[in-house]
Amino acid sequence: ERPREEAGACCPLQDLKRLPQCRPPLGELRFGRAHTVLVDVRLVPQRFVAQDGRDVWSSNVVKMPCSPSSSMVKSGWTGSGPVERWKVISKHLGALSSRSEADVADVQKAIMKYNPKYEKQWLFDSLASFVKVIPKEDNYLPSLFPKMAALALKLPEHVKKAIPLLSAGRTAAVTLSQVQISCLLANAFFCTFPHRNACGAHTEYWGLPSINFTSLFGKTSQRKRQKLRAIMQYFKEVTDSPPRGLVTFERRCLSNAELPDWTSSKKKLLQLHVTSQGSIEDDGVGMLQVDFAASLVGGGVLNSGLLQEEILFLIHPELIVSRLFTERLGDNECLIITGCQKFSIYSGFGDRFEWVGPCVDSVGRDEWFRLQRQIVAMDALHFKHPSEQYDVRKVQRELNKAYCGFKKVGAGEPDVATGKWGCGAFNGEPQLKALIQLMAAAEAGRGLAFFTFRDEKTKRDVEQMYKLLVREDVTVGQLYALIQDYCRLRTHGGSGVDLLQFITLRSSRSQL
Ligand code: AR6
Repeated sequence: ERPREEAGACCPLQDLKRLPQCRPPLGELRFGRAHTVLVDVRLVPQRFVAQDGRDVWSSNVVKMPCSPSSSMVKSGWTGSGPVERWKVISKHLGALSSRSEADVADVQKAIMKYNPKYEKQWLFDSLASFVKVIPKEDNYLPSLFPKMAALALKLPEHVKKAIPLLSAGRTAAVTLSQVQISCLLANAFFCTFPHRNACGAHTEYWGLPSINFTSLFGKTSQRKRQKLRAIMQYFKEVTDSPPRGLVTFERRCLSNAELPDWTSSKKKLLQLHVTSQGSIEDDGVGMLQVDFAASLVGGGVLNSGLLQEEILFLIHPELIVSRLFTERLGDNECLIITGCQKFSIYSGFGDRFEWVGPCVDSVGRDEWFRLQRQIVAMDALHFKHPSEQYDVRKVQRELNKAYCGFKKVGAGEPDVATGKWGCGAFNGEPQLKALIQLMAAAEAGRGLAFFTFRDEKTKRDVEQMYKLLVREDVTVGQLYALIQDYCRLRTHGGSGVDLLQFITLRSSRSQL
């Protein structure tokens, strides 16, 4: 903690804690009731092979395409009863994998053989138009599709144990190897996951995000072409040189008893670095990086969405596998992903997003052979109208959510890299969201790096607000009361005063 004499000044980025300089003690990698490890831990790191297990066909695990219980009725089939779906998949992906080159029509034909129900619905326009824009001389796709089909077919060898769902209301983790992830994602690309195509309420997995890649292949757009470049880059890399490491996905669910009492908190604000330069993922390496998430993690990554979360998932495609098993996040929940690899560099945002090129990830690994990259997916509230956020219950919800994301499990954990969480698509107001995150970080005992993403005004506002609050030595509890007052003002028509002005005024009257 910085001395209070120089209180008020934001700190340089170097003052914040990062991996690998700080080292949270990990202990032995072990599976337990709340931690499923899908590799044989005795052989790691010499070999990353599948932990033995048996197939389970039930709604609280991922139903695997290679399960003997997965069946289908073939179109035009005159034999009696359904057939084992993996046999059909193996036949058609097997044929694809045995060729030296394949085109989009071949991929489409194979996919439709084991998804005949969607013959009239699924389009492959964006995949086809993407292939066309790749310059002929470096068109690696025709030879990549067969390799990806071969990778997908290794599923029974790569994943033997049932993958539990990270279900609502329960803290639990899954650790898999990067090769297992690549194999699962190759299956998602070839749309093999059963019971995951129907969506909407009352479908079996309605509380889970989509995983089969169909919607990414559909109606074409510039966005989807750029997305596919990033995704295919990933498949190119992992089929050429399979990565050797593990990734952990942990759903954290806090009970009411574990949530802070915001009204009575005596905690003081901790270090803050605020900048309009750089980004969370580049300049926050080694810190706990915030994913401005949707409650269904990954948001629109497999569709048209292309904001902070989707971009994060595209440049670190291993994150996409979280959609296979992570149920919708509740108010007191978040998902922490440790170890995913960065495969691409990008520029732009939204419609201006462009895949720039491959990336060599130079981040080191921890004792569990995971890359030292930690991302926390936390979903802010989506305000249809910005005025909705000035409601104490909603502020409290956001405080709890951020606290859930930032909470430390032990000593030696890095500080947080975040920014305008919930302030783009979700219509939050940056001053309020910055204050909420500062309070949550204080309560969790972490410093904060705040990247305003070229927004100079927010940078100045946050800096000024922080200076004032630290000089006044306010506690989180006092800040909570202050926000309550501000919400009251906003709901009674005082919409002309922003939070910083309100704080400045109160401070000038010694009312903080
Ligand atoms: N680093 C720092 N700041 C960034 C970065 C970055 N890499 N990228 C964007 N920003 P938004 P939300 C800034 O709208 O409001 C997704 O679809 C930028 O100024 O992505 O929480 C999810 O799946 C941007 O305006 O977050 C959710 O459905 C601001 O951060 C939904 O959007 C907010 O980014 C979440 O929306």
